[in-house]
Order: sequence, then C-alpha cells, then structure tokens
Amino acid sequence: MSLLEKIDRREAVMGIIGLGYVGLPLAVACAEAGFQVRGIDIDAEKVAAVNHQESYIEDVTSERLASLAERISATTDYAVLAECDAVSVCVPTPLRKTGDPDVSYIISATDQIARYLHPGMLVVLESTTYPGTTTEIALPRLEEGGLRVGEDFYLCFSPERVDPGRKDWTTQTTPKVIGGVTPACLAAGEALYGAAMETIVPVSSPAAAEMAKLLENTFRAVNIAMVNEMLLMCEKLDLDVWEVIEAAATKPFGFMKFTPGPGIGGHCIPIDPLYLSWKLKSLKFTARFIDLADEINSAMPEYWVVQEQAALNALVKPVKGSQILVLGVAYKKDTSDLRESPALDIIHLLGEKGAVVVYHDPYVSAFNHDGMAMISEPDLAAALPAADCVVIVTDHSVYDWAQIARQSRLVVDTRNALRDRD
Ligand code: SAJ
Repeated sequence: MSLLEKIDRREAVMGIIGLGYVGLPLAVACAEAGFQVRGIDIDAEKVAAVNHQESYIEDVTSERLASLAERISATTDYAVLAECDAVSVCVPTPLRKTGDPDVSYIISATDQIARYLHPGMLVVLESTTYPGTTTEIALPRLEEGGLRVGEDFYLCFSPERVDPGRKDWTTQTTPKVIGGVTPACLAAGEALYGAAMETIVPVSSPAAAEMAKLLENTFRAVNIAMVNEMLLMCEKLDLDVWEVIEAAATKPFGFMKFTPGPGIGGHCIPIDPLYLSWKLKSLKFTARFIDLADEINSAMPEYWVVQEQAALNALVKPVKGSQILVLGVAYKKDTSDLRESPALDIIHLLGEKGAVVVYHDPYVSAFNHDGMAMISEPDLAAALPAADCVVIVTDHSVYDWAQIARQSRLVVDTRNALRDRD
C-alpha cells in the first residue's frame, strides 16, 4: 500500500522527533486525526511523562493525552522509526555563543532518520532554520544510503507556528506552510498534514517555506526595534511614546501596533532572524534591517538600567547599595519561560553597578541562569516598600498595578504597565 493510501486510511504511523512545545502538540494533532504516533525524545523524563499521559506542555492537558493513550507512545529509541511511515523533526535550533546557527540537533536527528529510512517514508523538517537547510543539510544525509528523494522517500519543510499559551490559534487551526523537494514530496506532505490541520499552504520549495517563517519573525523583530527606537526619539522630543503609539494605533488600516519594552526574549524572535542574516553573510549580503534590529533590541536592557540610575539619581541615591526590585523575569507576560529574557540582562547589569537586586515573578519561583541563582520574593506587599526602586520588566496580568503604584517609592516601568492603574 502506498504512503498516500496509508494516510488516506489513517494507517500511516507518524514519528515525531522532539516532544517540546512544538512536537507534543503536533503529536496530539496527528493522533486526533486518527494516526498512530511514535514520539521520540532524548529526554527520558519527557518520554516517561508522555507514556503516563502527564503533560508538561501548557498547550496540552494531561486529560487530552489520556484520551489519546491508545494512539500516542514515546521512546528514546530511534529504532521505532523503522515502523514509521512519516517523521516530523521538531528539535531546537539555537545560536552558538559565536552567534552562528547551531543546526547540530537537526543533523543528529537526520542522521538517526537515515539509519531507519525506508522506501515510501516521508520526512518533514519543522525546526526554524536558514533557507537551504533542508536541501543542503538534511537531503544529502538521507540519500547517503542510496534512496532517492521524490522516488524512494519524500522530504519537506514545514515551519512551526506555535505560540505557547495562545488559545485562539492552535496546531490544528493555524495555517501550515509546506514546501517539498519534489512535487511528489509536496503531495505526500500535503496529504499527511492536511489530515491533521485545517489549512495547508503549499509553496514551491522547502527554501520558500524556510524563508516564509524567517520573514514572519524578522517582521516582528524589526517592528519591535522600530518602536524601541521611537521610545528613544520621543524621549529626545519630550513626548510620551505610549500616547503616540496609542494614537497611531487608532488607524484602522495600514498600521500594526507594537510596543517598546525591556528588549526581546523568547526562543524565536531574538534568534530566528539571525539565522537569516548569517546565511546572507555567507552570500556576501548584509541583512541591514536584521542587524540593526538586533543592535537596537539588544541595547534596551542597558537603556533601562540608565533610566533606573537617573531615577535614583534624582533622589540623590546611587545605584550602588540601592535595593532594586525587578517585577517579572519571564520573557513576556503570563508565561514562565525565561529563554533570552531581557530581565536577566537587566539584573546582571544592575548587579554589576552594585545594586542589591531582588525579583518577584509569580510564574518563576526561582532560576539559575548563567551563574545567576535567585529566588522570587515571596511577599510582594513587603518587597515593594522595601525597594528603593521597582522596575517593571514583565507585565504579568496578575500584578495589581494600583497596589504597585501605591506601595512603591519609585517605579521605572518598561511596559507602561501602570497605565492600567488609571
Ligand atoms: N515584544 C515587545 N514589543 C512588542 C511585542 C513583543 O517588546 O510589541 C517582546 C516580548 O515582550 C518578547 C519578545 O518581544 O520578549 C517576543 O515577543 P512575541 O510576542 O513575538 O512572542 P514570542 O517570542 O512568543 O513569539 C511567538 C512567535 N511564535 C513563533 O515563532 C512560532 C511569533 O511568531 C508569534 O507571532 C508571536 O508568538 C505572537 O504572535 O504572539
């Protein structure tokens, strides 16, 4: 029976490598579409949790996993790929310390797939990466055993669009872009993903799909940098950037609101655009918007530390020795995710200036990052008046902004969160 027939009859077995914020929701979507799913992860704890239907991903409840117990199983053993008709690769694509892309996780996953690749198998790469990765990195490794793409097996790229915590768009309902190495590859990818998701958006190649994803996240990084620079310009003009943005945002067309902040965090926006600029540098092209956006966004923690210094200075208080309470360390509101969080930079910079820094974050009880180990202040009502300066970095919805304004001696608000107080 052909792959397309197996997919049509829901008899195809789906492998998913990487059971994180992308892979686990994808596993659920495929299982709910009727497929048997074999999850693969190097983290034995994740594997055990999935096999006990205990979810560790906020977008997937344990109840939902339990309802799919007959269809989803997980293992650390890649040999399970021998029984899979398709496999999606949902592994991290971080940056190295040098700022270069780290595609080592893609390479190791691809090498494992190559060991078990068999005729009729579909491979889909989902991890965000630079244009060309699928055909330059994955394809040669998969063809090493003699199988030919488009004839013996199929290879596609389909970017993940998971926004953890978002309720209005899910893995099943978010349109899914996909590009195949050959038309037969695309047909196989469309058939499989079309069974699990509502809207499939075919494009002409894997590179077009890779580039579409990078455009999505570069669009955000550049626009966030632009409003961060607007903040700096409004300061020079003695204007309230938040008032200006709110006014501009009343334009019903041709405008999309972004807001200044402490800098950008998360696993996507600070990193994905740098994959694109790195690739273009190898082609002797400078992606100026990406580089400028990264420069501006990366400088925001320092900008806010200077604001704090100036605010204390106005009270004839040096930063050195002052107690500074950082409100929120997660990279954005209502999440516990610390990755690339600018709060960590702000804490580090304040510590370098001799401040006594404490933090409060209801989503992050403690953290240990780059040699910084801290515990969240347990009693906010006591911590607020004890601080010489309170810095709002993450505008979690649970904060009581009126209480913060009332009980704080000095507030530096990187999110204009106190506007809610009025
Ligand atoms: N940020 C600002 N100003 C803004 C928007 C964001 O300073 O106007 C900051 C946030 O605080 C955060 C960083 O930028 O630190 C990134 O924010 P984000 O809203 O882009 O949130 P992410 O990183 O969770 O982005 C995800 C992305 N999802 C994927 O890549 C799969 C992105 O594509 C989504 O568009 C975004 O969620 C979303 O729309 O919420």
